[in-house]
Amino acid sequence: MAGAEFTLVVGNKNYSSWSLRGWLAAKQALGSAGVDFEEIVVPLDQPETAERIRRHSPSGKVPALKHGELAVWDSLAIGEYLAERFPEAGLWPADPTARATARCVVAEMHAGFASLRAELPMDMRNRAPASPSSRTLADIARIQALWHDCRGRFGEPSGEGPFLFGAPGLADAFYAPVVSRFVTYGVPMDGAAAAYAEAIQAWAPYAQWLAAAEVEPWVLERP
Ligand SMILES: N[C@@H](CCC(=O)N[C@@H](CS)C(=O)NCC(=O)O)C(=O)O
Repeated sequence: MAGAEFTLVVGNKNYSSWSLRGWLAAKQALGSAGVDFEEIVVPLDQPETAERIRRHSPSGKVPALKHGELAVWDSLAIGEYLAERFPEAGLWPADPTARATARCVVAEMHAGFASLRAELPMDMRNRAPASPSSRTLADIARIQALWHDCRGRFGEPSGEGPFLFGAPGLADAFYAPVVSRFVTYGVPMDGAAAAYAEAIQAWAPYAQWLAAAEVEPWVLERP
């Protein structure tokens, strides 16, 4: 049997937030084109993890998307590659103002929120109410403000759905792991942020990833 045209290498579904971003982008783009992709799950923090990831990803990090001879080894680069290859999937909004804003919020996630990421790591199955530090509270406030802004200026007026820019796209792939963290650690959310978090949790690809995370055998020690 011939292999799939695309292969996505990901980490444990319960823990790997960057993998979830890449996987949601692949689901949207390849799903909309009716293209199947193979998935390779490499459990993180095992003695053989580094060697196994490096077979696919020169940075030693997941996710990595393989397409023929090409390896794309960064979640944002994967999103951009898929957006170029499958423009009809609408990973970026069509309107230039919305698209520029979507690129900003995706870049902000990709490069920022270090305190939130370190202090509240993704652990989808877990429920562990936390008292975040002031730096993490600042990240949380900025993220909720950003969700408000995107929903208010683009999502709601578009009438195309409950996602940041209406229909689901890369921005939602990038903030879905944040929703998971907010749920795990009991982060309070105001009205619009709570509604957005509900929309992400009801999103079929997110629910599919979560269901797989819930039955994974690996348990990682987290500080
Ligand atoms: N900037 C990268 C970050 C990827 C990343 O840090 N991935 C983590 C898992 S979520 C990883 O591969 N860790 C493996 C390791 O460090 O051994 C991206 O956006 O894809």
